[in-house]
Amino acid sequence: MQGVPAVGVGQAEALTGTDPLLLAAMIVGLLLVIGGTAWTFLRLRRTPGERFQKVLAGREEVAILTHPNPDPDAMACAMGAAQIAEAAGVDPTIQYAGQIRHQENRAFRTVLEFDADQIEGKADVACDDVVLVDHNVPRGFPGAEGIEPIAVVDHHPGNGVGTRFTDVRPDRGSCASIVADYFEQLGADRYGPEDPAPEGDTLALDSPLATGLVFGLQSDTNRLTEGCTQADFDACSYLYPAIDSDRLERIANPQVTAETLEVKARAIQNRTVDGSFAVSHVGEITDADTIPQSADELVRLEGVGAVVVMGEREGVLHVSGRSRDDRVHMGEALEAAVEDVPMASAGGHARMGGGQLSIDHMEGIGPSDGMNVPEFSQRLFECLRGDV
Ligand SMILES: [Mn+2]
Repeated sequence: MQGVPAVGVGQAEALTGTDPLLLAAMIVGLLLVIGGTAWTFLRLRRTPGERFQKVLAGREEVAILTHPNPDPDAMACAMGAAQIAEAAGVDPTIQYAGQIRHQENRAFRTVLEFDADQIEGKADVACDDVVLVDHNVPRGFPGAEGIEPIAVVDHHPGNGVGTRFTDVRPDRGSCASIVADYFEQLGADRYGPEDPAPEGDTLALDSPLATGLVFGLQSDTNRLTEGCTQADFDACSYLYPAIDSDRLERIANPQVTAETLEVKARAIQNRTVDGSFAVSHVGEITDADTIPQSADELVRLEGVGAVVVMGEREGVLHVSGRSRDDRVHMGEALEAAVEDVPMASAGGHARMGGGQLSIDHMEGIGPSDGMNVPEFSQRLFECLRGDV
């Protein structure tokens, strides 16, 4: 009972400020708060490029992952991130799942000497420190969901984050413009095709990299006609002194395989048109990448507002759709078309979508009644018209 008032008296003394120890503690506390605020302020004042490089610095190696079946934007960003890592004394490995099949992607790889390893699963990822470029959630290989990237640089919508660094800007037309910003923020020197970067310049924006970033940017924005921002144009202007226009032309106009042109021809010949919609089955294919390219071609046909092209490879029906008609949300239409087919997946954006169906499952293995290809075509037309 007697101890209680004694403590109470001590507290009263402290609160009136007569205890020098407590006063000292308060001053230290205040200094810590001021210091912390200043540190946070300085940290926030660092540019994203500086923060990105700082997160990489001090690590031994880093695995830079593109999304599966990397496109030019993803490949260019991986090259840029690797260069920034190297400048920070880190050993980078660029990796991807899936394939590099599209002729522009293959030309990019050859002409710009894009050096990357293909991976089959999580065990193949070069190290624990993973950076994602041009996507924000690891995907496209077994075990992807178990990866926690340290850094994410992307322009797609999504909730993916890096544990140490996240720079996702869905307003940008390309991820390449974000990476170009980093080089500018880090004060990189630019070197044109006739003027190779000297050995000692670790953070150089050399000609293959600048050319790749410009092509990635052009390719993601339909040659700067769709979804561009001022920042994308600014990035082109920044990159311009270092680009190699001969190499840019070689990537942009690669030779096309005979199969690609033949499949496009079949897509046009085999089309069934109903109103302003077209559906076309091209039969057997060996390169699944010819299907989206055929859809791109067919949707240019006068009077056609939305198209779906499909073809078979190894028991799988590959489906690709394009829409210029605001009444048709292609991703949702394809999703609806396959909803009764077991093991099928389809989806996408308003203007483009795609999907894959196992032909055995479509024709009746499993719980559904099944349908053949002509019935599936009818189903596609119903979904395009919105009769579902
Ligand atoms: Mn992109």
